[in-house]
Amino acid sequence: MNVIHLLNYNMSTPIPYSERIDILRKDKQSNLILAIDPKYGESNLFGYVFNLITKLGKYLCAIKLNFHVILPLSFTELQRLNLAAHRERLQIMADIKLNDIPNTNNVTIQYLHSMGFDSIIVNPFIGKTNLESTVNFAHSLNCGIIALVYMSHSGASEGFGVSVVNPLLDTPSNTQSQFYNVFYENSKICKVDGIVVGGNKLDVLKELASKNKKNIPIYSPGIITQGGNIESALECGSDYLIIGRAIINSSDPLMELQNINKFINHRFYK
Ligand code: BMP
Repeated sequence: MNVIHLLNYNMSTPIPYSERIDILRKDKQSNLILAIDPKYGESNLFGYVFNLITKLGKYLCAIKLNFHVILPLSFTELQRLNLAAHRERLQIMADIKLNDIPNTNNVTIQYLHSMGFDSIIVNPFIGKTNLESTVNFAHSLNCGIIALVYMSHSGASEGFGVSVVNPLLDTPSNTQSQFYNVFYENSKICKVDGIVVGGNKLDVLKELASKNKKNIPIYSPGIITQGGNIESALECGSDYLIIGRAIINSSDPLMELQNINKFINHRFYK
């Protein structure tokens, strides 16, 4: 793979999202995804995000933009930010936890894709059939889909951990399974490009990683500010770490990011 090609990455590239981010991870020696979540009412929001992309981009494989940025900025501003991120050889995730009927999902994906986003986080609660058609549609645009399998917040067990009888599993009808197991199985069948599992939910992370055997990349938020530990998350099976406030709100975001990156490379990849 010609990495230089990715320097001039544009949306017409035929390389699938999961390969693009993997190439960048290896080439830039970083499995870190920066969650750019500015505070409400940030003045000069565009400049704030642009500065983080250009100053920190070298040490990241991707950025993740959330409602903090997608709601207040215009279509054109988001396009310009995504272009700047591509110039820094970054993939851009749209974190909107998409959760709607197929027609609405597809129109949403078309808009995000035309703004330059590379992947979109989807809530697999929409069901297997809808997840599959959403993935297929996104893939037809060369966009990736990341499925939310177990969240990082303290109440995650009240939703993702609830036991259900899965009508799609080929098991006796009284066999219970938690939502997160159903979501994982459906994600695998539907060929999503990654799953989100909280990096601070180590038991679930370990359980899913051992089933998964490096089949689907695992993206883990919940690190540092939400109590998760980098070392434990990587040991338990996270492939990509999503970190926001611990970096962007630190007194020196660049140094914080470099230190985290150095620690990971020294501890896990040298
Ligand atoms: P922070 O490192 O500042 O806690 O940010 C984590 C980011 O990941 C936030 O943008 C949040 O919305 C997102 N996120 C999360 O924290 N837990 C999840 O389970 C899924 C997420 O997308």
